[in-house]
Amino acid sequence: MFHILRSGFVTLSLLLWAWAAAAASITVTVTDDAGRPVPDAVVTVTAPAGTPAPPLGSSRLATATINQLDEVFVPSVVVIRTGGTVTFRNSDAIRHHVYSFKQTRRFEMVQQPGETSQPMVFDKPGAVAIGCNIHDHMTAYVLVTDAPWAQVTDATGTALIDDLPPGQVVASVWHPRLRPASDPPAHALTLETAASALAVTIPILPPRRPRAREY
Ligand SMILES: [Cu+2]
Repeated sequence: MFHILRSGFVTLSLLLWAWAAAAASITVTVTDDAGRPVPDAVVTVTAPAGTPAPPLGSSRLATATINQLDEVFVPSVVVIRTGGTVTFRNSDAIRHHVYSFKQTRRFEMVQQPGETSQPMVFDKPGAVAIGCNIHDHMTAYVLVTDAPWAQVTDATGTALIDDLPPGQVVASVWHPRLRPASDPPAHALTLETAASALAVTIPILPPRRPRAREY
């Protein structure tokens, strides 16, 4: 009995070691046409069919939370895998009215101060724009992706994605303000077990300015 337990432990250790040794990572830096870093871009990574990928349940992309704080959705861009959930929280002392008109995930709900929603399932891939019926300036995006790996770029326009399989992958970049008719850039690359880096330039529109009041 002891022998069986022991050999089982050795096998598990070897498997863990093999997985750790085999994992690759990629750092993607996204800039705009003028060379400025682009935060809130979503980098997705896909691998050829048959490549092992984490199941949705144990994926980091299974859930996301969007908070409402000082009349701003925080964060304003999240990425989840198809079938994953988003929870909405209202940390303000005022009411919000969260909605989506997008066909693939239409909903609306009033959120009272301090309220947290049930996790909402997004079961179709695509970009879902979120707004607030009371505050027009509030916007957020849920990118629902079939890709097993993804990450949103930080304030420096950088996304680090790890636990990737070595070999051929395709990295794509999406942003809410991608210029219309411009395809999200996709880059095929071969990952080694060492860390890889990729620099991507995307054409984006300038941020929306609040409309001037008309008298
Ligand atoms: Cu609001």
